[in-house]
Amino acid sequence: MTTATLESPPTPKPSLVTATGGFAGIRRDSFPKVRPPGYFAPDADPAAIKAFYQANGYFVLENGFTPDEIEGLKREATLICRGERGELEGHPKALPAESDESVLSRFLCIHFPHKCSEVMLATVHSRPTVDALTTIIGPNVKCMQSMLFMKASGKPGQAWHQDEDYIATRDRSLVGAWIAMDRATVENGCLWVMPGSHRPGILWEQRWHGDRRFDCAEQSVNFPYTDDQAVPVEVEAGSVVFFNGYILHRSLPNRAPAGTFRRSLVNHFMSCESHLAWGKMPEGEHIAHHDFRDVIIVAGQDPYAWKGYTQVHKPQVRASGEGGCIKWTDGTKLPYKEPADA
Ligand SMILES: O=C(O)CCC(=O)C(=O)O
Repeated sequence: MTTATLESPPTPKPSLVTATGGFAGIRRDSFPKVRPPGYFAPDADPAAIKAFYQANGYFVLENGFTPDEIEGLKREATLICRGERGELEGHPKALPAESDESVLSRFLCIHFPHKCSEVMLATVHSRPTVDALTTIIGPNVKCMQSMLFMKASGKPGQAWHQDEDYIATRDRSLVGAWIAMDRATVENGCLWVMPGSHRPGILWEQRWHGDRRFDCAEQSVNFPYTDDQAVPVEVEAGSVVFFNGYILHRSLPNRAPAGTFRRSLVNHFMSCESHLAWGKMPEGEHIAHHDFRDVIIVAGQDPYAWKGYTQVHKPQVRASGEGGCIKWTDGTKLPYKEPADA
């Protein structure tokens, strides 16, 4: 097995993580030299990856993408933001004279970039990613979503949530593959996870948070874990963080110096055996038959190939909340707690 080297043994606080020697609560002040458990090289023993993932609900694949591939993704992200891969609703094509930095700073996140970009699409088929997915999901894997976070300094994070609240599988197989395009740190708003929180298989209540540190998505509440049990998943550019659809995770605002970005591309995958209950049910369809078919098969066989495939989603810009948030059910403005940054 090849896992990254630990330079000094960690001293875990009381931890949610048990089976594989967890590290909840440990803070690394010498990033990137010290690697806690859960960081694996692409040639690591799949059984070790699977054991860590099953116990903790996430793991990091280091060097999942080469520096050249990451540079290519950054270039492509800039072209998407400038409107060169098709105009984004509410965001006319950038003027040639406008700097990339100024254009990129307009976006927190663009959903479904794989719908307009071959470069983004290629990442869902990347060999190290697919190998990791077949290890933790099974031989048959499909992809249904991508999100491109630009997260310029000053942009908000996402409050505690579980991705299966939005993208529901029948077999709890949802996995996010979060590709770091820049080094992600606590300062610039890396991902945080609550290790082991996927195991009960409960979707916790969600509520409006009213907290300006976060964007407009709701926050999971009333779960039996506290923030000091959470772990920051700091990674180098090129690493991929794989996380379970039931794990509680969040990110904080990017507080790095102005003019810097914390870019990441997050692709979501699940088993082909499960129906995908996502989006609006077509009129008259039985709930048990609902199976969203705008998917890409990335490994193995699709037992529902006979249903065919469709193209529904288009690239869309995610609201960052800076102009206020609106309740999508009735259009009312959602109130913030004061002071800002509470
Ligand atoms: O990248 C981030 O800041 C948050 C990502 C996230 O919450 C997700 O992919 O579900």
